Amino acid sequence: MPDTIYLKDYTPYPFQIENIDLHFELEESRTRVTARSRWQRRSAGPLRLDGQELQLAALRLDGRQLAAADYTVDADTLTIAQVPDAFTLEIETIINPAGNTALEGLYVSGGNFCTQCEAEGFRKITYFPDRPDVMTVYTTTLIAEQSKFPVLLSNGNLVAEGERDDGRHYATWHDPFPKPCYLFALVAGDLDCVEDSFTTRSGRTVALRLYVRSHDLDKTAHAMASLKHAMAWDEEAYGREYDLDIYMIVAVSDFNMGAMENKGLNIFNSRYVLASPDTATDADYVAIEGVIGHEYFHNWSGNRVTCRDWFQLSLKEGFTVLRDQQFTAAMTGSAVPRIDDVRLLRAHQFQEDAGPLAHPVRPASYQEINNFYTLTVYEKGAEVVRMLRTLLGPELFRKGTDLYFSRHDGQAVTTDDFVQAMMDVSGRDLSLFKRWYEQAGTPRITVERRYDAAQGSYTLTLRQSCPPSPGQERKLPFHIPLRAALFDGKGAPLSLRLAGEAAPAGTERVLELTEEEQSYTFVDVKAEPVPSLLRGFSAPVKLALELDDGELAFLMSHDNDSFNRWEAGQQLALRVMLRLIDVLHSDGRPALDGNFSAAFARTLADGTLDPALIAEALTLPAEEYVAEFLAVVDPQAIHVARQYLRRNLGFAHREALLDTWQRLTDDGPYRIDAAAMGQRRLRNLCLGYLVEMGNDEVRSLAMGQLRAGANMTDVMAALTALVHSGAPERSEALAAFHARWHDDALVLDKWFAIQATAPLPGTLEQVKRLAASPDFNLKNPNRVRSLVGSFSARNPVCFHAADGAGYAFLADYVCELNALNPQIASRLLTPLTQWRRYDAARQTLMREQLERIGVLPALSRDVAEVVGKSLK
Ligand code: 0A1
Ligand code: ZN
Repeated sequence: MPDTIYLKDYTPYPFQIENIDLHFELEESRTRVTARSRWQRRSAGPLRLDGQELQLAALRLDGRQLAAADYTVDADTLTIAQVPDAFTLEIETIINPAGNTALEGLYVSGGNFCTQCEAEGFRKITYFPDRPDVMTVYTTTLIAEQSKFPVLLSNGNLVAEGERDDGRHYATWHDPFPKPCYLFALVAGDLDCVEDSFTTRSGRTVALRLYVRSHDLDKTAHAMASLKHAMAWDEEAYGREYDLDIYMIVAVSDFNMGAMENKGLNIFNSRYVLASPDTATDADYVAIEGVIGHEYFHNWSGNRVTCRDWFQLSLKEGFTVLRDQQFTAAMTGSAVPRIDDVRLLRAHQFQEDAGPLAHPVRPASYQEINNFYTLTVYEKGAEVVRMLRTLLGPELFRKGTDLYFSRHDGQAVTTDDFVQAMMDVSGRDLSLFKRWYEQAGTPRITVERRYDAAQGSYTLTLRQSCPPSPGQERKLPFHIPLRAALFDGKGAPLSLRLAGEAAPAGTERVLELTEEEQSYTFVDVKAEPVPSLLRGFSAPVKLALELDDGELAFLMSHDNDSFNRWEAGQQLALRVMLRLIDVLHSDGRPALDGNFSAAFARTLADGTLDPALIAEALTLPAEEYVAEFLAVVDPQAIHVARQYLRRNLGFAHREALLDTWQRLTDDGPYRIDAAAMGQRRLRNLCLGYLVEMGNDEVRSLAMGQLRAGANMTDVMAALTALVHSGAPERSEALAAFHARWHDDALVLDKWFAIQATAPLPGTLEQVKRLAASPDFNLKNPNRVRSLVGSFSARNPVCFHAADGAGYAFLADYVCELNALNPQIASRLLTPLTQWRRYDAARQTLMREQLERIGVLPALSRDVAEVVGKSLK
């Protein structure tokens, strides 16, 4: 078992580092790193540095080479027992970037050098206190062969460059902002650059550079435009300006995560940079804008103000996700992004929160920090900050963030410091609110409603509870903001006056639940209203509000909160699906629910609605979300119920779906604005329903759309519909797509993912064939995710095949990746951790695979933690 690290053990580092000078003599399999740093003691203790997989070539203290007796080195640390109160340290290490398949530290991707230091990759470059509260000023010199590596980049500003007489050249970069080592970055390679500029509101001009391989130059316009939008938005929304003279983004094709916010030199997974209408879908465009924004926003929420320790990860991530969500909402101007965020949270974060790896937004312990870049820390963390904003209101919240940024600029702080700033600007006591950071699990709220006709009063009684999670048997009540409105029979919102208040205060209120049970009585209520609660999904909870089908249908057409309007439809769909599952379980005959079908038709025909919202409304709840409502998850039944509904809705509304598909055909120039995307989304949703029915005529429409190849959104929609419905044309379609796109790695990833997510018999065999094909590459995380990850996390019916073959397949890959890339191995493993949710036979099969992985020789810390906690 790996060691556990506890938040309660935090102690400040006993030294301060004034600055560090790094020299890299870059060679693929033997790079020499010289680190010269100036130190000052702050408190007593030995000098202990982190370091892994390093060959120590020299160690000098104040210019004197240390003897072996002066220090000790083990696999993880270098300790010097005696050091003066102020000294200079010089360390030379040799590393092997070409052999680095874990993609942490310095590695080679596509022939170029790049780094990934968050969370603890810097220790694979040199010996250093690899913790975020040790901040210093970096000057970095890169030396490399000029012909192979013409571009040499690091953080900050370029201060020197030149040629040497041995065919090598050098560049020196200086970053004036003290930073933790996880924000260090370098890139050396053969890259082309597109350049633009941005003038900040105080009038400074910032050079913007995007580095890609030369053949990708035509796919950079959207990323550059997104960056400029993000810079302008952060000035406007949060008063944050950029601080260096240059902002660089480099796209690399081998990357463990989405992107990284290194100071002044972001490194991106190429999938979040490169886009052209031919190669990227609308969803890709939106994701690129969001990730570019996210990394840019980190410059303040993460870099200028950073984390004291990794337990505080959500301090930067939760807040920055909220910021990128707000940015995306502002760019699209619709409720669609909010709906998509909530879908993600409910389908996956709720699962995490209910499983063996559940942890609070601010965990109290970990074994491997890489395992904590989770949906809980990111997405639930964003919900927590969003709730603060809901409680304080936008103006006070902005005052709070201003105070936080000014008070802590240049510091490494905690989530408590963030909440304290909110308390200080508002005068509110948020001590109970902090439980959101401390307690894991998804709270559940039940609602009892009572209308008293004689009194004209309406009482809502809310009760909260939260299931136990690992290490937390009993939970204290959460401070929950519940946005609420009431509607009269005509669909008009009531003015809300609570008993004891002199006058009504608006048509929407934030009810603050802080106890296990609380009642709210509204007065002057003339007839029994329909409640709309948790509007905009104002808290990450499960709300059990038992509205009848008629009330849900009413809210679907009358609620003035777009999110809740959508939500009412989802509730109805969920209910219909759960009933179908019951029918299937009792061997009954399923039938299409007439009311639901009528509501579907009304929404499809509603000319007043934004097409994107219609598409959202007509998208049935995800299988993973439906699973949340079953005591024992039956992936087969869930899938059959959902398919039944899709197919029968298709039959029932064939004409309307076809009309809509035809009506929304867009022959004009391709645009990527929200309106055009919404149209494509609805149009392709219709196509999906139609193809599901499986007749020749609609299949030929899909083939036509595929062949026309107007843009990747339409192509992918047609191809997915054909492949996932098992259409006879699917092989031909896949072959044509492969022939056209096999040279484009990001597009080929899509081709892999479509096949891996086909909910059909034979998919696993096909996935295995694909894994054996020359296009598959275990060392490329995007490719592994697109095949193995898609199959096991996005194809529940095939992954959970009753014979356990899906589980064994995943485990085989986890075993191989454990040695190559532990981070990816451990992430892929997630679906197996959910074994307790399934029937006894599946539980046994899943556990067997976990146990098999658990006894691997040389089990990585990443995988060991996940397996150990899942089997506990
Ligand atoms: N801080 C980045 C995410 C990130 C985290 C870890 C990584 O490597 C282990 C890479 C990137 C972000 O939030 O965008
Ligand atoms: Zn982030």
